[in-house]
Amino acid sequence: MLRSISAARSTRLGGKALFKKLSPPPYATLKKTMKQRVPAMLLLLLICLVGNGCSRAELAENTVVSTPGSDVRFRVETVASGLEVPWAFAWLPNGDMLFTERKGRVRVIEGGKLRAEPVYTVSDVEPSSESGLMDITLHPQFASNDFVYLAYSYRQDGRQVKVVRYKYAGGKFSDPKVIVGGIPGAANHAGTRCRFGPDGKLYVTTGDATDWNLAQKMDSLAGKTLRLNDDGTVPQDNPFINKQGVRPEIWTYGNRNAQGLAWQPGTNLAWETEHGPSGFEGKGIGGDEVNILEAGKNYGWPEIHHTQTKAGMEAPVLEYTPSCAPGSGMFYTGAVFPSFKGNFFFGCLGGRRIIRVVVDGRKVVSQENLLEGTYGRIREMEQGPDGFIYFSTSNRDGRGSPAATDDRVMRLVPEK
Ligand SMILES: [Ca+2]
Repeated sequence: MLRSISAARSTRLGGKALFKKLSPPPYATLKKTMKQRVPAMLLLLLICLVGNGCSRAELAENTVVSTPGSDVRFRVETVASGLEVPWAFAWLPNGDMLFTERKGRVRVIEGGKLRAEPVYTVSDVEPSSESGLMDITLHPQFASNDFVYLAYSYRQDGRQVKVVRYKYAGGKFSDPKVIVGGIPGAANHAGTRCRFGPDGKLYVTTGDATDWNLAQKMDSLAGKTLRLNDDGTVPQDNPFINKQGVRPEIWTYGNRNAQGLAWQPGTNLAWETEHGPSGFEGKGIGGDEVNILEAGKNYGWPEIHHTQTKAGMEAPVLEYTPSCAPGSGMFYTGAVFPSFKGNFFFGCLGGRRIIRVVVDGRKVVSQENLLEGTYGRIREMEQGPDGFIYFSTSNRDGRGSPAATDDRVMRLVPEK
């Protein structure tokens, strides 16, 4: 039932499918005479317009947009532009926003204005394809302890991923401490969200590092959700504590590559978004997932995928074929968009849109697409302290068609 809803409404081509459709270009044709070139170029232009891969209908600043269900009207404002793959946001107590760029930079938007110089540059980051400097998150008691956490890929015996805790005070990062390291990494499927749950524990989503069997291997940190204390030690109430041959950090397993994690207000359930199979794994394409994560559960990868089921494994709450490529996940809790309250949102990279999911507890009530075909690849989405919804474009990540002002941090602002 849910699958049919999602399939029917997932009208955009997935990133992988779209990429295939647009390439290779008609290279041989372009080598012919000028007279012959013109129709070929017109054809290419037509493919671009239809496929929306080369150009898109960007909205003029301050255009008023209605949701497809017409219950909410908003404007899209540009907050910062000229960025390079902004991956994650974190707001400071004074309302300024820190954000990461994949290349290794932590930037700041102060009083609504982007500071030209980075706040901090990670020295040992290894940015490539889907990995690099990824998440940033503040400690729940940041106001008193100054702790900020960065998740990034680095090179040590191959590619790996770690979460490092710093102090951020007086505008400077200091005192780095590795909270968890040695997570298997790769250019693709490197995760990583690191977010504090309502229980004060740090949850880290890891990718399968393109070695899919690791997701079911309990002595590996790949393809899992980890649960840690704020200093990196292992909570004694973790589901696999003191189990022979099982890493005690593991909270869930069988996760392919999750990049969105948010707790539902009211229920405190952990909702997660996860990328589904690519062609090279021989398990079809599409199959992107929204899951509700719970301690000790197995989310199936690579044993089951798409809408497959198997005893002892969890099938997703929502599944998207063709792929939407979810890069984030958030619940709206603010006051300025009353109709969005309690809704789950995520940005789509290949799917080039925002998906709004109306939920009631564990139940999906409905969903709809926002800003489809306007800003290209959308990655991060978070609610700001002002109640506006912020998102980032990811058109300079090597898979997009950047506009002159990309990449950007943008926000949805309510319109009466
Ligand atoms: Ca799954």
